[in-house]
Amino acid sequence: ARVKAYAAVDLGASSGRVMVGRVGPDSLELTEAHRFPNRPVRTPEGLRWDVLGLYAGMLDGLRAAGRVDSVGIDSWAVDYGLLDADGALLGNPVHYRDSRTEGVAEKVWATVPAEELYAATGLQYAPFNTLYQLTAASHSAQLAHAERLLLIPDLLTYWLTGEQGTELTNASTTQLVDPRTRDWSYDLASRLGIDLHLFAPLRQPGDPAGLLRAEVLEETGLTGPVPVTAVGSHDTASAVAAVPADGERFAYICTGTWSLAGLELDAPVLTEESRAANFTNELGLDGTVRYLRNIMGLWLLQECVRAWGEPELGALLPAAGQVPALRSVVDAGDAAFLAPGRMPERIAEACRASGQPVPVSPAEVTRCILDSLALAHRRAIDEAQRLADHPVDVVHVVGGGTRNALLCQLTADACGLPVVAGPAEAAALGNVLVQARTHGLVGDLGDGRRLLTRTQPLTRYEPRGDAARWREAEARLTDG
Ligand code: ADP
Ligand code: LRH
Repeated sequence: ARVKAYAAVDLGASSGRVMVGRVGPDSLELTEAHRFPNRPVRTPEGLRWDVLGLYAGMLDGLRAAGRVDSVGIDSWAVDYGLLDADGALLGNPVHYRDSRTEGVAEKVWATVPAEELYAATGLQYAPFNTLYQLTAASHSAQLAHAERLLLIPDLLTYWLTGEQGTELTNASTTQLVDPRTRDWSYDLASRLGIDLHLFAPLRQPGDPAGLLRAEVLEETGLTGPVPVTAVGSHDTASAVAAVPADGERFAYICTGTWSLAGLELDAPVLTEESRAANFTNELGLDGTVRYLRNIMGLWLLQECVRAWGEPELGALLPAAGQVPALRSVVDAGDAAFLAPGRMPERIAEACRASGQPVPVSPAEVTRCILDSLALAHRRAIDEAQRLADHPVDVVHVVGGGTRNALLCQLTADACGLPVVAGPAEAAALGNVLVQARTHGLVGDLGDGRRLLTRTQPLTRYEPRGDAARWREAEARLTDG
């Protein structure tokens, strides 16, 4: 049987890449065609995405990819572009770290209390949920002139094919979808004055999303027809689809700019306890639910590295490995770390405020960040198991953070469970698997995962004892 090639466009908050997955009956090989930085841009209006730069990077990547049988796009969640009646983009998409949503949630909760919002949508509170972004924009000229809202992967798909849709996994991050019906929450939208006609019709992962337009073929040198296939267009949906797990008793952590730590479930957990613990229920492939918590993730390190003038991780991480463990930890789940800027100082301030030694050198700050992330991973996985009544035996770590062996080992230690690390490009692989499945090359979620286990390099980390030290560190953040 012929090997087919699928282009996976995966746009993370720190870099975009076009990967090519070559899939045969029992083979899956992923190569990188092109990688480009994704940097937020601060304009006089606020923090924005360079969406034209991303589109150009994607076209460069498709040109480098060469002949492919289909294309799929996934990206970070919640953000969107607005189109006017001519289909033209209105302004630059707003970055989810922009400050426009400060104080907005309280206004929404005055109409629909937070408890009700959670019961209806299962979504964690995060200031950047699309619902709050739309509320923040409610008096803007752009929204007044908008006829259509397309989430980032759907916008780029539209530019490639001319066809509009709203892919479900990413739609579930808007906080306008009911996780039980997996359809819009019509009642909620109407109570909050949000016009659901702004959204294009829902698409399921695997649905066709059009063909590359003639101009795109010309620019990329590809020969048509090349179909675009809707994938789990939320990068985390694609990454979880590519967790090389066997059975159900596993937790996962998608580590990149964010750490997304939790469980795959077959139904949402909408209890008040779950809301208070700020767990989210996002929609995954094949009727699954991603029950997880957002942790600030390697963003903390990215921002420090930026402040320090971009030292190499290859030198910084070994130095951090030499720093004594667990001297100081911060709450890596704290939204106080969401905005860019002054990260080493903000971490130092948090340590000082909780009466711990203040990390000074880059190695010390890095160690503090990695210990804090491991601790937050532990808390999220412990609490998820309890709240969902779903015990696990293993933690799968996927995403760019799998390249950080210290973080993987600390996570195993903190969780007291074996960690299986890899693949690093899980989102791209999940993206490829959905395309391959649509074209009949792989079966269900379990088949895809078995294929990954057979074909992708994975590293196992066994937990090293001393659970008491992690409990003590956790107590520093929770008492007081
Ligand atoms: P995103 O998709 O959110 O942009 P990635 O999954 O690409 O993020 O992960 C990026 C992170 O992976 C970086 O911030 C960095 O901390 C980590 N990383 C990438 N390469 C390496 C490496 N060679 N060694 C250690 N860590 C790495
Ligand atoms: C990770 C991610 C995450 C969202 C955040 C906005 O890239 O998609 O799942 O919460 O970005």
